Amino acid sequence: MERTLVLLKPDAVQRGLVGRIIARFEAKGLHLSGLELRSFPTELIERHYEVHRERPFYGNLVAFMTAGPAVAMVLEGVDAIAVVRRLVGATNAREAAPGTIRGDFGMSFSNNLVHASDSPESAASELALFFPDPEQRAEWSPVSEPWVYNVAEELS
Ligand code: FUP
Repeated sequence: MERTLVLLKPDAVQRGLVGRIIARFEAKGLHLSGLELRSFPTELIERHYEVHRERPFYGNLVAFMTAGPAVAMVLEGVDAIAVVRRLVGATNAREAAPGTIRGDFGMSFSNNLVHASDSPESAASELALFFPDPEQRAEWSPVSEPWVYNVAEELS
């Protein structure tokens, strides 16, 4: 099992899309092991997007991400990082493929609803940033797991 960090950005919260977006991840077969809605501090968002600090859109990005509450979640599954990135779609929601979350719900490059970790390294650092306390998470295996996956091929 792999873990990935997903943020539902303030536009997703304000537009009432939180439930529908989470439902897509759950329907795919990923399971939640952490879930939190809060107004994230500017310093945390700045650290999260540290890699973009010198980019011209950085100020706008931090302002957008701190303009209202957002949802942070941990999703788990086999190859969860890559699977979630494919479900989320291309950064520019206008160009994101239909069927992806951004492609189905978004019209903006900046207000693109979702963040998802893009590599094992970024997942590890982002999970540590948003879920530093083990008590923020629940370790569990869905009873459906042996049906979502093939036990002999994928769960052994
Ligand atoms: P993604 O991995 O798809 O979330 O996108 P990036 O990490 O490349 O960018 C992070 C966020 O910065 C994007 F979600 C939107 C914003 N952004 C812009 O507003 N303009 C740009 O040119 C690039 C990114």
